[in-house]
Amino acid sequence: MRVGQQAAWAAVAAWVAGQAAGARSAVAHGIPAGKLELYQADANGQWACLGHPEIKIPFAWVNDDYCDCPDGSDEPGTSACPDTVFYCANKGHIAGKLPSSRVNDGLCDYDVCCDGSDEWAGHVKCENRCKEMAAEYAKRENERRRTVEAGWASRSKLVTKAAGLRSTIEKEVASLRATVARLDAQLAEAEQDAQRTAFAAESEVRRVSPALEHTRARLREYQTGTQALRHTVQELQARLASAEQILTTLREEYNPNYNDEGVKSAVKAFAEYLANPPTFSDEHLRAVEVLDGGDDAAVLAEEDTLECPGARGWSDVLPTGARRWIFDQKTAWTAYLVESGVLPARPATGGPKVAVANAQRDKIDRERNDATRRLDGLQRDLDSYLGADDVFRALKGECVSLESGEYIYEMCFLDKTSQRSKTTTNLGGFDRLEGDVMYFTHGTKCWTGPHRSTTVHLVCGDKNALLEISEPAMCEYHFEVSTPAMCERYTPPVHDEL
Ligand code: MAN
Repeated sequence: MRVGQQAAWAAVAAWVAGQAAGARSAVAHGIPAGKLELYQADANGQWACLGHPEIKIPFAWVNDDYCDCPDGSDEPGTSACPDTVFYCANKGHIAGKLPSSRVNDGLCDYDVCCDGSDEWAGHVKCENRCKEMAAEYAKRENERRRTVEAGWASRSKLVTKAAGLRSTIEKEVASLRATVARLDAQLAEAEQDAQRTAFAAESEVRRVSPALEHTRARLREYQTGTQALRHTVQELQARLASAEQILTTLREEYNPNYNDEGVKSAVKAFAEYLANPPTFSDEHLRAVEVLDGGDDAAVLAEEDTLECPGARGWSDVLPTGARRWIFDQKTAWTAYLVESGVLPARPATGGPKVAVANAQRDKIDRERNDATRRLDGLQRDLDSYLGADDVFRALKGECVSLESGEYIYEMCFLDKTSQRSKTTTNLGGFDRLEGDVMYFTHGTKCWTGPHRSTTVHLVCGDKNALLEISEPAMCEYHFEVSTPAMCERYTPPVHDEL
């Protein structure tokens, strides 16, 4: 006979002895099969607490509904010791662990103990339901298996699609890099060309300058001449006015009683002179004034900075005052337009060739900026986390929706969430994916609070579907979405070794 068997017989003997002594004992209750051998009496019918071997109690005290061991190991099948666990074997189904406080409490805890073993004291009769519960469980598990396997198969396709999309983007990135490099070179060349053209135009201006200077010198001579002429005219006008004054005085003050023929004929001639005034008019004076430039000779020099050198334009025919006014307006408007960013800070100068060269350079610059912007966007896209195996890339833009209350809610993967009734409210744009949660932020502002946002919990499913929506706090939405993208290869459930 083996030692183990001897001990078992000893336990039975002790139990019988215990029964005979009137002590309640139900050793087997609440002990997992793997631990049964720890519950055996020694040769003297004693048993040592599992966590405190120095403490020995009569074996009959095991499961006698009185807590003797500090670790509660003597009461695995009753609620006598706090914070201990009752094991139900649940034969034919999955074994369960129940907090010992629920043992013999008059309630059948079928959710854990389908065999009803938690109510062994007889306060209530809990029939064994393990058979039907095992069948139900197997059905559910089968269903889960089918879903997970179908989801896993779909996911594999998504992963292949995502890899294809990534590779397309990578190709575009490579091609854009080459484009940017080519445009960089072209831009450098165009910049040089623009500088060369501007330099050539400046040289041309310098070549034309002597002729221009000559013309200016002649103009200045004319101005000096006409200014002198104007002064002479003014002086003569003054002298004429003074002579007229003398004769007016003579005419008014001479004594007609003196028969002085000289005076009389002078007065008569003056009267005739007054009757036929000279045809000299203000218009002649204004013409002289325009010619000599008045006091504004500096205007000519100022205007030269705005006009193409040597090309005197229509403003030449205008009076100086008008030209000055136009010049002031032009200067003020140019400054305003430059300040508002409508005109470049330094207006293109140097003629059509320079303009063409600058335009070509600017065109290449714009193309380069466009290519760089797209390149940066694609690179950011490639760098962002889109799930294991990049799987959500394949779902980008695909949408699922669910009607709930007065709204239809929608989520488009990696894009946005929305709430539709008569109008559509933005519940957030895709922000990031973290584990099994997709965050959508910065939606339409809530009238009293923050911008709307949505947290989407992703679970494995054989199809993309919006399963549930809620708004736990105003303008904060929670969605539950199933998708094959979240499925893993099916593995049967693992149950704790009891
Ligand atoms: C709308 C909807 C609701 C939201 C309120 C906030 O009615 O977007 O979901 O709670 O606005 O005012």
